[in-house]
Amino acid sequence: MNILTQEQTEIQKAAKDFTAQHIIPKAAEYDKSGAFHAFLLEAAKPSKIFGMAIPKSFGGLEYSPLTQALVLEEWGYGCCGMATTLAASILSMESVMLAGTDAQKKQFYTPMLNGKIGAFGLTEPSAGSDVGGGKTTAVKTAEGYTIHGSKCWITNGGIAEVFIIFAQTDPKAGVKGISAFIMERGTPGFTVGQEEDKLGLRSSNTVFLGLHDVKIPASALLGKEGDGMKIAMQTLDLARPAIGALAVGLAQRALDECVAHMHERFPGKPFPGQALQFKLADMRIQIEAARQVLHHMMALREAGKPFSEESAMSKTYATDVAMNVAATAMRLMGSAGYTSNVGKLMRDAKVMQIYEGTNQIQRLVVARAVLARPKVIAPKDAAPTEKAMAK
Ligand code: COS
Repeated sequence: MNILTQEQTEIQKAAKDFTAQHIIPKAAEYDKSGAFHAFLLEAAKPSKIFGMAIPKSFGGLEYSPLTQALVLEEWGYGCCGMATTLAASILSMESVMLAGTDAQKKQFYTPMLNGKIGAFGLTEPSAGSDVGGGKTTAVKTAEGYTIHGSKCWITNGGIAEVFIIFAQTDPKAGVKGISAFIMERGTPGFTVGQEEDKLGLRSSNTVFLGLHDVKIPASALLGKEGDGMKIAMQTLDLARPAIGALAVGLAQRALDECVAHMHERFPGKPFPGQALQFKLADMRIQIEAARQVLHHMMALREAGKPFSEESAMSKTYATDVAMNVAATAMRLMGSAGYTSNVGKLMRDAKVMQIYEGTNQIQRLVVARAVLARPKVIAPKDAAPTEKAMAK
């Protein structure tokens, strides 16, 4: 049964068509060269899809979270390297959505509505999973703030127009001393360093950012000083499922490629080997389960219910499924898989278990939520009494 609305079905179809026309034909070429897919920004510009998360009151498309996931799944089906550019731009936007004033929202959204993109600068050489380990500082001055430090592994960093940068306004306070700022491309002292040569997502842009005494106005501060950790965590809660959506698309592509190969390899009926058929069934079950965990998380978000745990679950499960399904597809296809697009899918899937919060960190988030719940069954209540057993 199709439980999507008519509008969602149409948007999904438009995303599928866009992927077939613009993404799939170019994916292998850009994966090979590692060059950034600038053509895609131009192709996407008329649809304003990079503004799909922006409210209509600011000129955006204001797609619901589930509708955004449908689009991202289609893009992920085509190429996760290209789709990551869209997901990472939305990631940066979420911080402004959460904590920005109307003036800051206008400042951040306007480039995105004009075909430009954003980037989210949290990770540092000394602060990956441990966000509190960041050494980038923001010192208050008469005019605003002076930011000094660096950021690494920043998706879109080399091509974004607007950035969210996290820095310590009170370094002694650890995570409570982190603040979030908006920064524009071209601000003096802000430099784009070396681009990473990656195993997967090769055409997405991942760079080191240098911040050498970058002067920004006081109006660049998001929320209050010290709000940075909460903004970062809430932003990631909102954005991690986007990676889940890309992963579902990737896994579906791996299954489709594998099935297409099987039809070629074993033309006619009956299809050989239950062992092989069971593998295909498991792949399909895992993909649908990942999709439904993700859609459930989006439904919670749309209903205004807490979703932090489900966000971590959906990102972890979908990316683990993507890796597993791509690897299984390769195992079933053998040498044909090793020399096919499935190799790219495997390479792309690997980093999705790592970026936007490693799956180990996601498991930590889920475990903390599990342990925070009150005990449901006390051991003595759960164990049958001698009397009850004698009956
Ligand atoms: N929403 C709102 N606030 C949150 C939150 C969430 N999901 N998670 C944590 N916080 C708040 C906590 O409430 C706490 O504030 P208070 O002391 O005022 O209550 C503060 O943030 C610190 O939380 P915590 O003590 O749990 O921090 P930890 O240092 O233990 O770190 C993890 C928590 C590991 C979960 C966090 O650092 C993390 O997610 N790391 C991964 C970072 C990441 O994903 N990087 C990817 C790069 S960006 S693409």
